[in-house]
Amino acid sequence: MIRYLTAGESHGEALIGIVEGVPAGVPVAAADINAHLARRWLGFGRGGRAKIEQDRVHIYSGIRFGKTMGSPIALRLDNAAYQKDRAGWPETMAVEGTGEGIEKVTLPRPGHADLVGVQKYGFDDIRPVIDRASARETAMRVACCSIARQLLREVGIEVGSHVVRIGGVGYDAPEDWRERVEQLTREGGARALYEAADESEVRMLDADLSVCCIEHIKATKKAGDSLGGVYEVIATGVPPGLGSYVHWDRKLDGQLGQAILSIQGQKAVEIGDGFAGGTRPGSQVHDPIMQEGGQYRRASNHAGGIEGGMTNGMPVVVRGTMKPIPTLIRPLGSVDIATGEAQPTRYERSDVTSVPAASTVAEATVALVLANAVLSTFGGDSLDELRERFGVS
Ligand code: EPS
Repeated sequence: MIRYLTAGESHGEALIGIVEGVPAGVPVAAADINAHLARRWLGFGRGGRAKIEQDRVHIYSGIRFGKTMGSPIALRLDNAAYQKDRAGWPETMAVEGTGEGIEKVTLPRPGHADLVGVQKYGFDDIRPVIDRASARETAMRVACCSIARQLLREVGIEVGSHVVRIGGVGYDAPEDWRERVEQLTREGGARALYEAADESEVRMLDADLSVCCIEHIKATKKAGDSLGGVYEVIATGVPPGLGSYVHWDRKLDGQLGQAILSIQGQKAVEIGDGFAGGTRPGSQVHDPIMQEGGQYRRASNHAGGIEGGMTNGMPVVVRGTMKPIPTLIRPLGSVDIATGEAQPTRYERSDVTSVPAASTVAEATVALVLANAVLSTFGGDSLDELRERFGVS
């Protein structure tokens, strides 16, 4: 099984990742990881930090001549903000010293980890919470999970995503975008889906909706507010039988839910028709079974490719909902933890929305879950062994 661990603070020197459990022989190139890291920065609505960061991975171990060796892979991403901001981050985030003279952050933002983080760890300064709870950490997740994506690609599985809603603008129901997604994925798998979405500034497939969304983001920024939204992740080329109906903790839908909700700011997950399925009769929800060329398939995919906690051979469809960013230009009510006085929040540089970024992070986390499901079912210490067991030539 592949495990990964990330370390690092948003305004510290760097993010570090260790990925362990990848079979030997998987091709990994820094350029491929960097391409996914660049995709994470796509999206209208990001703040000033987007102009500073240039995420380029440094690979320290586990890869030789472009292929994994089966040993732990160590990765590093520098935080350009640490050097380039004028805010004095090396002093603020210093590993040594007493912190004397460094201004404390004492006004927690509603909706962020700020207040509960200081309560939990007994801090008198919110800075440690801000910096580790930050979605900056997702850059390293994307880097780590890109390796799982590479393994999946070697057995013909692709993972892609697109944004379906930002705040009040977007598609209403899966039926509204399903045909376009099916057309793209039929021809080029989920890779064609993410490439098409990447062409839009908000990662939406519909050009008119993209324009409306950009206007919506601009108006929201002017109003000093922030926006959340909904995105969909799709995996194609997935064989039937990944996951389990036997053990609760091996149910793939459960694992996908955990993966999505582990991403900063995510509040809901749907598989297939999701919430809408609860409002419709069974005849409109369950996908008729057919046989085609000796293979079972489903006439529709309301189940999102998962039945009984296992993949059924149809594309896996997962949607996530992200709440609006908690850092708003418009002040919200808060209490200063140093004085106990009621104080409106103060604005610091932030994004208006990062739903397009979240969609690419969700792709990465879904890829990791699927890679582990593949390894658990087929196994193998090397890619050749895995491919043989998987049945790819
Ligand atoms: C974030 C706040 C912003 C975002 C950051 C996540 O950073 P800053 O406070 O430096 O302006 O830009 O996202 C990233 C740095 C990133 O790489 O995605 C937060 O509070 O979560």
